[in-house]
Amino acid sequence: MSTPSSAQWWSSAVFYQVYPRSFADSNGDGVGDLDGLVAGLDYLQLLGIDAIWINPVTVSPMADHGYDVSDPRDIDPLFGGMAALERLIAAAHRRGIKITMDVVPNHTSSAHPWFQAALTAGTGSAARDRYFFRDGRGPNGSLPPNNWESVFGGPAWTRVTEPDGSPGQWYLHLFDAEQPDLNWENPDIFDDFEKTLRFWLERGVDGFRIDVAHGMAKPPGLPDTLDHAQVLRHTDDDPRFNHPNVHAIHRDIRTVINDYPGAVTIGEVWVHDNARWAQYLRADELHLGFNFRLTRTDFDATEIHDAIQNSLAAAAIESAVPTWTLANHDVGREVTRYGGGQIGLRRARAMAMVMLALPGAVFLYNGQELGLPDVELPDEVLQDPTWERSGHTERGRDGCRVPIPWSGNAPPFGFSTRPDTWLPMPDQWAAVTVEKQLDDPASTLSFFRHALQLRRERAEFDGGDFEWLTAPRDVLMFRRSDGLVCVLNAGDRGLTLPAGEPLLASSPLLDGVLPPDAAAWLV
Ligand code: ISL
Repeated sequence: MSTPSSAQWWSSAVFYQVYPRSFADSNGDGVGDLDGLVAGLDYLQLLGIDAIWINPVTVSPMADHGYDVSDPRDIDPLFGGMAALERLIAAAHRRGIKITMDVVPNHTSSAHPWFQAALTAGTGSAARDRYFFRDGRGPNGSLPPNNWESVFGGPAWTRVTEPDGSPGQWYLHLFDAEQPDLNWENPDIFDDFEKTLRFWLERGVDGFRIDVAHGMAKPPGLPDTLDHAQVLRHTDDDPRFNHPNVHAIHRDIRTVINDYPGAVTIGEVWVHDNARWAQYLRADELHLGFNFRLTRTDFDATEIHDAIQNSLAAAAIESAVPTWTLANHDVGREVTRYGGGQIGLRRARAMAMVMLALPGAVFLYNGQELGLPDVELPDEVLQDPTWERSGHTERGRDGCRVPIPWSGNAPPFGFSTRPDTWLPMPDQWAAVTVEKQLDDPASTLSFFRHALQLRRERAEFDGGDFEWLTAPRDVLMFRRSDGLVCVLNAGDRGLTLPAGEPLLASSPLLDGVLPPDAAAWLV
């Protein structure tokens, strides 16, 4: 019998997501790296997080900033190479911070030796069987094998030129053309993935965030989709994702992970139906699954209530630990989603308190603790493949990936020594640097430090049980079994708080009245 999940370190952990290009640059090339992260560990300890999830840092041509992996068992020189990861693991562990890495099992880079071998080996070869190579439809096979679209826009198929120079087969890529999908029915794929998992676990990594964990199994025959999918979105009936055969893959992965007690897997599972989502959290599959409902929710009491209720219900189906996310490198920053400016910031702080009061694991996205918004970037600096693949109709995700402002009054704000950072940083961020916010007790950073400290130290946050309390319209109120009450005022009038000692409020209380767009914790 394994230990019940509630006893594991990750069951109430605060994970901090580091987008490595954007956290801190140690070598002055304008791109963040792992030694930059090592230098930022004291800051993260001060912030009060438990674990770090680093977006991919393995060897990659960076067509999708690391999600196109050409060697899954080495660190890209851009991020400092293997030695930098070893320094990071040691330095984080000395501070009691866990390190989790992104792994990308659904696809490789087109520069991966397997894909290069598949190109030269030709039709019907064993090398091509590791991917999805198919003949085209129509005259001379000039049309894609089916109507699937890439999540980034455009067809999910690209035609290759055969070794003899003739127009050849097509290969499947649900994302960029530089990210060919792997055929998980070929036993080489799991064998190699197992090697990758063990390689990092042996080096002291504490777990993995599994990219597109609902995407590895494809339906036999690769049937057409009925609807055209939206860029960066898909629905539960989309044949490209969530095929039932994916669960056998997760069971195999879990068998490996079980050899390393304490290691955690967190799946990126974009599945909306609760019953189908919960299947990924069965006792022999993933430990944790991202639940993205709050990233798709407006600042509206009914919508937030339903999102929380649904996420709790989904996790409860398999007695899994719930997870909470407001922002990440794909979905954008919540300050902007909630209306931007001061209103957006007030709402983001309020929602942080809601999220941190809920039972389960929490994921913060770097810069969230500074209250950063998305940045409107000019066309010429955009790098997300979505921009090109959508024919310049979708700007993509660069706006939430701008480097973090650390100090000083002008870009690059201590992020780098080089002014032309990989994405430009806005001048207005002079007001929200780490340095300025650390010194200001009213800053968003001070607010997050205080909230995380209370969450860590107060016993009222421990109880697993949760109940909704009756609340006026536009207000949410819930209680944890050990006595914490969280109140969110999503209306447009002040709210007299119920009886109890206020522990923290996201905006100042006026005579016990909680202003609009604010939350409070009471015990
Ligand atoms: O279809 C989606 C949501 O309904 C998409 O958001 C999709 O699931 C998502 O883009 C997958 O994201 C992950 O894999 C991508 C990478 O670009 C993202 O950054 C990563 O988070 C390809 O590896």
